[in-house]
Amino acid sequence: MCTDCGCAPPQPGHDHTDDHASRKILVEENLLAKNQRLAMSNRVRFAAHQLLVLNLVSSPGSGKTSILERTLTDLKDSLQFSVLEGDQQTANDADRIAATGAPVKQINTGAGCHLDAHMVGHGVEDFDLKTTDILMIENVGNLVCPASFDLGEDHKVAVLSVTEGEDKPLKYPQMFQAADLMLINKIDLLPYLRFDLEQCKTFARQVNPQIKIIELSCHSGEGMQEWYYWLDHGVNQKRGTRNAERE
Ligand SMILES: Nc1nc2c(ncn2[C@@H]2O[C@H](COP(=O)(O)OP(=O)(O)O)[C@@H](O)[C@H]2O)c(=O)[nH]1
Ligand SMILES: [Mg+2]
Repeated sequence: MCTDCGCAPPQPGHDHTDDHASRKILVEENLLAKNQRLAMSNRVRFAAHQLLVLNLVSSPGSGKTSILERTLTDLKDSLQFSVLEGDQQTANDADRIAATGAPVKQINTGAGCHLDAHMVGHGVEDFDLKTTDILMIENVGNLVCPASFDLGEDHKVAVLSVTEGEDKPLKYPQMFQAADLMLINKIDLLPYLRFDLEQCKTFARQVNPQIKIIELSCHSGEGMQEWYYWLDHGVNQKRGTRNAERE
């Protein structure tokens, strides 16, 4: 359990007899319930604009911003993106995204280890959601706490780079259970590492049998087309909803 922010739900078998522990669990439950209400209101707002909303989660340094930079550049003629960037400090990532020409807003969480639905609700106020196809939310680098916080997204996308070790889905199962898609990034480095790709995929499917997996390298470009097809499919599904509503 994350004792700093109290963001993980209580575990089964937790000792409820202790007063302090019970109070703490109550605060955590209230925190998550409040977040869930705000996430639902974000979701209603996003649905009104038929937005595809993705929440990118990973350890720091797995390549979230690099994947976004390449994606936004490659797809800028076909899709309109808006990007929320979450980090504890600095606007470094927002500056990198701004260089692609996409609308971007940086959210600094200070001591906070994750984005929450309230931050996202305010963060999107500056964007023109009517003209946006995909809202990308890059969460704070952390494989634990962002798993517990719904932001109103359609999908959590977990990015795992091959330098992190193939056992991470087993060590941080909540994150890989919460994700619909896992991007295995930096596969250009595979020849130089001891990383068992098949084992990594087996571990991910062990904790989440439904998870879709795409192997890619945003440096070499390998695998990026499959990611773009997945994005296109998601956007088309949203447009289908929009067309069906108009008929
Ligand atoms: N070799 C290689 N390096 C990558 C790749 N993607 C990202 N990186 C590097 O990984 C580091 C962290 O990337 P960044 O996008 O800032 O990660 P983030 O913290 O998840 O946003 C940077 O030095 C990137 O150049 C990749 O596909 N291959
Ligand atoms: Mg980043």
